[in-house]
Amino acid sequence: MHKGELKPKFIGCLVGAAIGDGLGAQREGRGMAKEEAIDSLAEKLVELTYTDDTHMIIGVAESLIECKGFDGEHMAQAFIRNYESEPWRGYGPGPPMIFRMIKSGEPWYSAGAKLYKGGSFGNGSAMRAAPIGLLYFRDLEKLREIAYKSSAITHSHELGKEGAVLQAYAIALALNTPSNGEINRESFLLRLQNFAQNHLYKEKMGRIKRLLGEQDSAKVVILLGNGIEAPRSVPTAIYCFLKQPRSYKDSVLYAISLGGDTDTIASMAGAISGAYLGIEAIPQEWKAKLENEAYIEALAEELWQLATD
Ligand code: F2R
Ligand code: MG
Ligand code: MG
Repeated sequence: MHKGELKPKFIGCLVGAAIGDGLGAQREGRGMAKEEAIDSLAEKLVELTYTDDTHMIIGVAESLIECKGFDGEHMAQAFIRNYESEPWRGYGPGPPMIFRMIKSGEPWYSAGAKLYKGGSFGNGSAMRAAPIGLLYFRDLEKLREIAYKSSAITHSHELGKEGAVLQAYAIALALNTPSNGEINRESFLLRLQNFAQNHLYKEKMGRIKRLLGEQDSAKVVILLGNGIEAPRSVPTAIYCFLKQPRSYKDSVLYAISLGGDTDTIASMAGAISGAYLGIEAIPQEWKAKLENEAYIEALAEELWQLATD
């Protein structure tokens, strides 16, 4: 794809993630809701304030840009710096504990394994994987390697790392598909299924395929999940995108309508949708309300330069 065609897709990805996060945050931890009610809520909001999801996407992007690629120590310090300046962004329980360990001298590559049993499989590393999908969209084995390494800073459980890989890979696939071309949902899912190395995610890709025509959202929640754990949210976000691939707005509203970890699932679905459709597909009235929008766009533009030069 031509370099110029990619720019709106890079911006659409990061802005799309941040808007999904900001709108979804209004209903995080709550039950299912009607899409029309969420749309009305968006109309009433004065600002879309983002949470840890976007705050960590910003940290990943800042570090990749400054280092012109991945540097684990640098990325860990970027997370710590951002967290300490705005700890009120609604972080999950694990990352602040990891940050304290690293500040006490634990290396960035080993702190993650000391949390929970075998490391965290929360969705905190998948939710921040968008900049990795953007930067490495042409080198998919490198994308896998960097998604794993960057996840391991805070989420070293195999299910956490694999969730980050799949989210980054879904973004790369969306970016590599022209926005004016039809997305082949079955081949998109097959590629994700083949790329996944963990059987649980492989099996969930199969479930997504079977649920594509499903009208009953409760069934989607039961079979894919809407939780804080990576395997119960990354496949759900992919589903929300694939259910209505030609509408950013419908993907995000649908993700929030499922309830549960709504900021994170809507952010991940919004990142994939934005990477496919580009920034023009995101409602202007939502974009205008996004906190720090110009800075998020600037990061996306720098990633675009770095990835395409
Ligand atoms: N923290 C929240 N939401 C809470 C409410 C926020 C509120 N609105 C506010 O403003 O304060 N959301 C954010 O956290 C999620 C990402 O969490 P992360 O970073 O993955 O955290 P953690 O602690 O690593 O994992 C989350 C939970 O998963 C379970 N878990 C993980 N690994 C486990 C293991 N090996 N064994 C057992 N359980 C494991 C634990 O319950 C963890 O606490 C996003 O939703 C983000 O938006
Ligand atoms: Mg959050
Ligand atoms: Mg969340």
